Amino acid sequence: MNRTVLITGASSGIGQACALVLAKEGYRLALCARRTERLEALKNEILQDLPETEIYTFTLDVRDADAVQQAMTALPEAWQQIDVLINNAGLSQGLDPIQSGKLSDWDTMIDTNIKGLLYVSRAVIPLMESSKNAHIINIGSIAGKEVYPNGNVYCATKHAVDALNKAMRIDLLEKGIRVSAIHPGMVETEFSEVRFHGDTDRAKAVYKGVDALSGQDIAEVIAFVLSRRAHININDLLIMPTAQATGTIVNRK
Ligand code: NDP
Ligand code: 8X3
Repeated sequence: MNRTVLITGASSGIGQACALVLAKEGYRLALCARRTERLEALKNEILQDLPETEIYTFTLDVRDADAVQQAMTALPEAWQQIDVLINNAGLSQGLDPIQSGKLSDWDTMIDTNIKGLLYVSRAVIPLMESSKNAHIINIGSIAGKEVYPNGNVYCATKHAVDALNKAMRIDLLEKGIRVSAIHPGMVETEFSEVRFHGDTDRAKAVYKGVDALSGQDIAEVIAFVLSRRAHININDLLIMPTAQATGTIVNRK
């Protein structure tokens, strides 16, 4: 049977691109996010081109520990073995100095990027143990490798993802589950629109004059990481646009 991948945050950006790229590679797709109508549209788009693709979509807010466990317990029988988990759901909220940051923004980032990733991993890893080729991909960030002005809490959550990626590799070693982190720089998705609470002009300015990465660029690298022979684990990849040297040093045209 083809490998089954569970992608969190598949309704947009990098997660959506992973679904499109991995469908072409023959994966069975379990796709979740809060915006179910987006998942249905994505499913229909994939099935138009690749009608043989098996796709299961379900609504999930990764911040809700009970809902996460219930969703995994309720997976139909044919979806109860997961070979690949892509911990992608995540977001930034605000770009404020620590002394004036909004507590609700901090809670949302910590609850989604750290606790959500943990809840999903805790619920899904038992479903991976029967797989002969299990692999977890954690989506970190350049913000998990360095800290930039006003990035404070978002950077802290992505540093936590970096630490959890290492911790998972240690704890899952004996189970033979591979664990890899992908740390992108600037990717043009809905990320900045979400960060700036729907301020589209401010979001567009982030990518102005920069040949930013696309979700597809990241998804293609993930497909490569997943396709290595079983004895190879790519631990950690930092992927930047050519025009971006650090989190904040960007060569704009
Ligand atoms: P998008 O905003 O385009 O996509 C984010 C995805 O996460 C959406 O599908 C959204 O789905 C989902 N999501 C957010 N909150 C929740 C939640 N509580 N429960 C379930 N799903 C949730 O941004 P990106 O594609 O860019 O972001 C994907 C990942 O990549 C994130 O972890 C981000 O931190 C990381 N990243 C992004 C970079 C960039 O420059 N864009 C660079 C480095 C890392 P929905 O709203 O439907 O629930
Ligand atoms: C998203 C990229 O540079 O805003 O993780 O942190 S950045």
